[in-house]
Amino acid sequence: MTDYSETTSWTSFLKSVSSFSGDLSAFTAPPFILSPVSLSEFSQYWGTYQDLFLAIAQINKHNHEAFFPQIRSVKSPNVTRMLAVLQWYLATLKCQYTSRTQGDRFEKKPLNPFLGELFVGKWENDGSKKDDTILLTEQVSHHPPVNAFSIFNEDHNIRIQGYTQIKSSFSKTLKLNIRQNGHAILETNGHSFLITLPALHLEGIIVARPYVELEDSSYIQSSDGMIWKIDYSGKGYFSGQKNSFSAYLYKNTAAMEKRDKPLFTVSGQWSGVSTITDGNKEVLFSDVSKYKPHSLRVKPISEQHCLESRKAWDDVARAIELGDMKLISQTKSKLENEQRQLRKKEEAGNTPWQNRWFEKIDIIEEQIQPDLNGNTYNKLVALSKMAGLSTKNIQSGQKLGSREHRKCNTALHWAFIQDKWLQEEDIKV
Ligand code: 0T9
Repeated sequence: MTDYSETTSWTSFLKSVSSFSGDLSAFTAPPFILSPVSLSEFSQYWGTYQDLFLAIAQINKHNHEAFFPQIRSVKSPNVTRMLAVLQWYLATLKCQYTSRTQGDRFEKKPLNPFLGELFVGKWENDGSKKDDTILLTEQVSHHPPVNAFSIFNEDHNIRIQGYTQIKSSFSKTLKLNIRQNGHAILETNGHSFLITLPALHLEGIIVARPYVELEDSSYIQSSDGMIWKIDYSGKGYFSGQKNSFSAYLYKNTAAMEKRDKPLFTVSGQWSGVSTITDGNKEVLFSDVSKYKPHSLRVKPISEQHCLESRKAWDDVARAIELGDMKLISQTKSKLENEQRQLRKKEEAGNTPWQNRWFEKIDIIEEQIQPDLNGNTYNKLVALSKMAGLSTKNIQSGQKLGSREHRKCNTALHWAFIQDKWLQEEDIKV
């Protein structure tokens, strides 16, 4: 393998990066670090482990004891469900943050989705259509870039929706720091869960082998009151292992704030093995390598709509695979110019771009009430309140009392509108 860090293009790229502030998508990076895949495909990682995802919806008061037989002290379906949510969530982290860097591969710069870009697909579960899990993804905003997604399985009565908006900045040591705004909300059989999105950074940039490491904390607040606090750390921090975490289950936020003894503590590697302390005994909690990843079925490009990601980016993706810098910039410019023309037309005709399946919800203006039985956004407000977290447009998972919270005065979020999907005529999964 060639050592990319020795190449002049990488050196000059690093130079341009070190004076960077603001928009990462504006960078012209050398071809070897470009990925032919759009960022809008990343939402599929939430659904890769279908078995773990659907298991959350199966737990009830009659069968819950069968789910974690190795953990003796689990006594209620709600606790079991919280364990199942964590087990699924940890597996999604492996997909989201390490699946592109397995073996000798490294993180590459994904294609920057255009406004209205769609990525859709399905996971076929037992062959019957009714049992499929559907994925819908839409780039709902370009400045700033926001990607919204909805994943649902009607038959199993489980759904998750959310959105991400990333902010990045380079540190002096050429570490790329990434903060995410947004959240994911999981709903199943009358239970809901607010999942905050962790902060991360990219290491290994100087040697041209970037990879992601998570940092700080994230939360999973359940409508039943319980909350997981998950702390992340990397190599050489407190454990010395990469992708380390400790997760603490509390009966409620007050118990978490008081630093009461957690109901359970799970720790290990989110990309590998973790254990749970059950009384004084440590037993296996999860081993991600044992679960079967399900691949998403995506229509062949010939059957896709022109707004669908793989079709729209096809020429660019091929140029990237060829490593042909000139062709890459030609094909990319073509797409970007078309986008600019579209925006001009919209402005001239006073006909702004219409979002397809998602709508902007203003939580402050529209006075959305906290209600665990209401629609998803009443739940968002209620769950955030339970967790003591801000609903403003700041980094995901920040506390109500934080400086960021006090400084910000907008609370605009993206909500999935199911009816819009039911009325959809042009896009098929
Ligand atoms: C939401 C996820 C996110 C998107 C990616 C930072 C990153 C773009 C955002 C946060 C997903 O649910 C989870 C996983 C990976 C994140 C990406 C990793 C990454 O490298 C990119 C950034 C924008 C780059 O492409 C940096 C280019 C770098 C290779 C050049 C030095």
